[in-house]
Amino acid sequence: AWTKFAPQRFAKAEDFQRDAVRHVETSLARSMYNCDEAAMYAGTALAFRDRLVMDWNKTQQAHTFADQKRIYYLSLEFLMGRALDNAMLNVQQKDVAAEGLSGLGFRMEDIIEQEHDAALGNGGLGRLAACFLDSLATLNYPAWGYGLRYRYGIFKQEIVDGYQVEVPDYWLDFNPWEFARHDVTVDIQFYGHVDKWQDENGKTKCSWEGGEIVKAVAFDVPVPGYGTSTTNNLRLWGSKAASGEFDFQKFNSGEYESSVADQQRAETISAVLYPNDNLERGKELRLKQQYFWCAASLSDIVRRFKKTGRAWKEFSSQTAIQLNDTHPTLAIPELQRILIDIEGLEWDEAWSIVHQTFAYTNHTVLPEALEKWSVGLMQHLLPRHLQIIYEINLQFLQYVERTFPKDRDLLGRVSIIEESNPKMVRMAFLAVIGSHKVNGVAELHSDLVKTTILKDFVKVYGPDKFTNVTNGITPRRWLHQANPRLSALIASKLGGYDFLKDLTLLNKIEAHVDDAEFRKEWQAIKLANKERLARHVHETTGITLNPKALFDIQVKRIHEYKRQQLNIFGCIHRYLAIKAMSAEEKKKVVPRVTIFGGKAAPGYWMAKTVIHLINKVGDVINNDPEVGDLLKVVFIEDYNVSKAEFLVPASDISEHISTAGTEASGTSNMKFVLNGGLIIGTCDGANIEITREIGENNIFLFGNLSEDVEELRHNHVFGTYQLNESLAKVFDQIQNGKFGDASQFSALVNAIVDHGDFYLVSDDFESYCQTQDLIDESYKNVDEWTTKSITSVARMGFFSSDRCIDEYAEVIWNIEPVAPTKTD
Ligand code: 26Q
Repeated sequence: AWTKFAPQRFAKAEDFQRDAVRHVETSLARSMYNCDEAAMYAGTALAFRDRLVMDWNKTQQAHTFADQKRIYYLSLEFLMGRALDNAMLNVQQKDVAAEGLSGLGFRMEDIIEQEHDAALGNGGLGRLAACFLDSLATLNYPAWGYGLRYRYGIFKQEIVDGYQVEVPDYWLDFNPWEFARHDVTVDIQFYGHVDKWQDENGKTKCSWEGGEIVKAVAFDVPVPGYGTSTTNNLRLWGSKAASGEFDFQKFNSGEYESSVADQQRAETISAVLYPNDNLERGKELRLKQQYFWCAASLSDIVRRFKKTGRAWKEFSSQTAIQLNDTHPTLAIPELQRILIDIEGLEWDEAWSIVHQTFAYTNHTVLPEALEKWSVGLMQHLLPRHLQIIYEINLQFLQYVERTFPKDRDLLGRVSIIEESNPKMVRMAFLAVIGSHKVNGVAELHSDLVKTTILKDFVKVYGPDKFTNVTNGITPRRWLHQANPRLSALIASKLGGYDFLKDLTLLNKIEAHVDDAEFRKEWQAIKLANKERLARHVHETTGITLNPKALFDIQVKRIHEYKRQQLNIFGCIHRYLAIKAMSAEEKKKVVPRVTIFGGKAAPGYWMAKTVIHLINKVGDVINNDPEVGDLLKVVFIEDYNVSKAEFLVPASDISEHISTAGTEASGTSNMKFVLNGGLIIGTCDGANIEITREIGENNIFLFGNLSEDVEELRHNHVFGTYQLNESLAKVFDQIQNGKFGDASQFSALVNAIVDHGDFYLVSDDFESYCQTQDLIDESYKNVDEWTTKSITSVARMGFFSSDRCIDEYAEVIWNIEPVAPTKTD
């Protein structure tokens, strides 16, 4: 009976207008005579939010009623980007809203632009979590995301005189998408000590006493699926001072200031996202964030389970918890603590529940990114957890010793505790031991996990515990939303938008590859997307781009292993070649625009130097009249999800050129190809599987293979290596001051010349440049290029995050979808 109050689907534009205007006038208390784009954005968002909320409530009710196994995705990062466009498309009402807005005198694009990105993540790992939420809802899985409600997301990047400057990203001024649940709170304990005693049966019991308490408050964000009423929940925890008697005492005894200071200290926990990507640094506040979020989420999950009245032995058949990298590993000892110290289970029974519940996804094999925390810090912050970790380790090592009695070294190699000074807790090992499945994110990466960092664990557990789930991306945001015209063209050939729910249907466009009209429209769309990007570049930098030039894009976090330095050295090489050409020769050159974007971690000097070099090289090349349109080098400021949405559809070529064996998967490679761009890449991460799917004629691969990397590095270390000649000429120019003060770039050059060239830039330079020449040749043949582009898109179905989530559901979680409730 209540459903009659539910907001109806907007049957016509007027229905939408009525709701949006009502929100402007009542929720915002603004007159429509004084309604700017920001206010109209708010009205539109609130009108759609009303719809989402009704579906969300119904979904949660239905999931409670179904009482099936749920999946909880624990991630310290959710790089959601904007929500309005996505919400309108997922409920399939964007056209109605666009008509309504236009009737009110607004343009849809301008309204969408008003929204601040939810940038609660660094890069690939955080965006993957966001794609997974979209797929989980779309496929009707009963799933919750758990994360932290950072007050400041990833910093905003400004480029000043060619240098990166970090500006805080305060994004919560107006956020219509979150609901504060002030009634859903959890007290989180830190520090203190462990008391040990005998209970009435003579059993030894432990309890964690003293220390300090911080309150976790839930903030819920609705996550709508595409073309379904299923709307899942993303729960983000914010930190707040616990206002107990203790504080009142302080308050009354005149310690007002210190009471306020306590408050601020508590709020610091969820204040800011750590901006490191693929680098671990043992900061106490980061560990506090991790425990705060794990403990709040676990308490919430256990509370929900207990409401069903089921026995503990059913916990792991009702609950799957996925650990997004090692960041939530403390959830393992935390659940064990809850079960033995609070719920009174025996160790072995508790441990079997824990181990059946968790699964761990590894996202890196880079040693500097593997999380470790000093035993001292853990002892101080989480004394009971350290005890539990020691006990887990003891039992594990006893098992290993029994099973491999002759291999004494093995114990030290697999121990959770690294016997260094200071001693360290190896989080990846704890995650492996506490999980029933461990997966990598692309085939090569999953193999490397098994043969390098977790080799000994394969010996201990056998190979079946380790598996691969190749990453995917949501076609809703990364095709339909980012490239509506391409999506519409595909739909026109496929007789509708079913491919957005089953991306393998894309293969049917291959039948139209020779259709002249289709090809013409395909090319026109790419050109229009490039023109839009050129407009953005002109507005933000003043640089004029020729939209007919070959657009070459590398956008991702700046990291030595991703080798933006290889790309910029390649640009200098190209520049030198153009400078040496006669007028006749220049006529044959394919004009190229090389675009970079990405943030460097604030403390990562080498990465910041790369950004600086790119900008200085751009200054010289873009202003050289002898070069003109033949080459432009552009750095796009503040690369984020919203910028990706217009950059990805505008590429002819994108670069995915990590040293083989270093990039676990990459996901932007998938986004670019899905939008009709071709790629230049190394045999690394998901590039390998992309090649297998689309065919090796449709991708430009270059460089050394992962299996050869170790030996090549040796050649550098033992001086049996000769620097690549073309690269030497590039370095000469840098060192002659062609791009400004050479000393600024010496670290970058020295890393290659003097310090072992760990990322093998010199080894791959020749092959890289040759492949770029091949790309120029291929681009000249418009027909051939268009065929490659269409064929590639047709074969990208595998890389949908829907396929990926179905694999997790089947192989790791063992969960089934819940039938969605009817809408309206
Ligand atoms: C760890 C400890 C302390 C502070 C920060 C961190 C930290 C934060 C973020 C460590 C790593 C990350 C992010 C890693 C990441 O984004 N990895 C990427 O994951 C993608 C999704 O699987 C892959 O496609 C990329 O290859 C991988 O680099």
